This record gives sequence, structure tokens and C-alpha cells, in this order.
Amino acid sequence: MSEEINVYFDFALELVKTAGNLILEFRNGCSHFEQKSSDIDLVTEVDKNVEKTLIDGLSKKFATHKFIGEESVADGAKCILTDDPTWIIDPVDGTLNFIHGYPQSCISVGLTINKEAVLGIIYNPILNLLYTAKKGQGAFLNSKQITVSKTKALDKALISFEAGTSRDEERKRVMFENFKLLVEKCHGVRTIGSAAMNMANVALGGSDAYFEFGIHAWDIAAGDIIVREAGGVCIDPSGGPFDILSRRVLCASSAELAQELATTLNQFYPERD
Ligand code: LIP
Repeated sequence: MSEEINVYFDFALELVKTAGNLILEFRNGCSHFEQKSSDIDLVTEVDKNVEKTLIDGLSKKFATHKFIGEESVADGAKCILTDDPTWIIDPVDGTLNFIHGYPQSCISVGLTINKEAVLGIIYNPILNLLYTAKKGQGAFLNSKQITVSKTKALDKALISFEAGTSRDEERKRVMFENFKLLVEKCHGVRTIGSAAMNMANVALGGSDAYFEFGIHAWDIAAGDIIVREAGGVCIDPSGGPFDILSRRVLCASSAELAQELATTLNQFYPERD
């Protein structure tokens, strides 16, 4: 199995690096965009071109593999996860950042087999940050092994979360309540506008935990394995097992911190992917 994963990984990595050049052309921002589910859920030609580059390349090489791509789903493709090898792709995670020229955007590619992520690649070409992981082989930033922090308690933790791309009233209410709670209880809070970059920061040990309600499988597939291979945990924000299609994620440097954060948070349950 690990030989097989190496083959998939090496091929995908070259494609991701090539596609990163499409993002670099607009490193200072991109003024042309369209609206998707809300006026803050946006897409650019770059999102579409990166996804096409990746899916065309991977499907030519691995003809039996399946795909879940953010922009393909937005265009009507079904978001179906089976036991087959499935590439889960966010061509530009942090699209709003990308549009503004805020340099926290990346390509996020995960591969699941039997519904479990076996490799992950998160590539921010603007800041030259390449996070990678393969099952059982550790997590790396620009080829140097990384590990999560040793933080176990919420009052010592730096916590990341996101406001998200939906204007749903109930979701906003929960988000504001959690923001207030965390400002009072933990060391600090951060929000950078990219689920994948948030998860990479947890894997790196820079942030101690990240949670979000309303993300999609493509935002978190790569981050899931990168965090776990760095020694961290990914769970449901209620404390239960991680479910990639639930549109809910909580990852942390330790099981203790993950559970403490889970019991502290107000919960929101979006419609599943
Ligand atoms: C976005 C995430 C962001 C999150 C949004 C959205 P996109 O992805 O990276 O962290 O808050 O809900 O999912 O749309 O830029 O690929």
C-alpha cells in the first residue's frame, strides 16, 4: 500500500506545483470573480483553471480514480465519497483572500482510500509553503518534518476559527458566542480565512487547535491527514469521530485539548455535503 501511495503522491505533487503557477500570476489580487452560494462565497477563473489542471492530469494517469472538486460540485457534480480512491480537491482554499491579495491561499489536495485520507498536499505558492503527509510517514513543511505543539489545556492554547462564507443568522450567532467564549478562556484567537492553512498551522505547532462549522470535504481532506501525521487529532466539534462530509471539523495538538474545546463550544450543524 505505501508503495502505491508514493506513486500517487509523487504524481500529484508535480501537478500541484505546476498549478501553483496559475495562482502566482495573481499574487497581488484578482479583480474578476463570480458569486456562488452567497455574496462572500466567491469563485475566480483561477479556481476553475487550477481544478481543471489537477483533475485532467490525475484522471489521465489514474483512470479509475474518483474526484470531489469544489468547483465541479458548484457546477452540479455530485459530492459522493465511496471506498474507491477519491481525490478531494480545493483548487484555491481561501478564495476571498486570493481576491484581495491577502497571502493566505493554497491548493489543497487529499486522496482517500476506503474513505480514509492517505495523502495530503497543501501548497501556498505565494509564501512558498508546501505541507505534505502520507499515511504512516509523518508530516512535512518544505521537506522538514513537523509536529504539533505540546499544548493540552485551553487556557494555554492559541485557537483558530473562521467566520465562514455563509450569512446564515443562526450560524453567525453561534460563531459570535464562541468568539466571546474563547476570547475569555484561551490564550488567543486567530482567523486567517483558509481552512487548509489553519489546519497546516496546527500541524506545524503554530496554532494549538482550529474548528469550523460550514466547511466542506475539499477544505479539510488534506489537512486531516497532515494534522494526524504531525501527531494531532481531528474530531467532530462535539467530541465524536471526524466525519469528512459533515461540514464540521475540530483539529488539535492533543486529544485532551480537542475534548476540552469540544465541551466548551456552542454547536452548529449545517446541512451535510
Ligand atoms: C473557505 C475556507 C474558509 C472558510 C470558508 C470556505 P474557499 O474555502 O477556506 O476557511 O471559512 O467557509 O470554506 O471557499 O475559499 O475554498
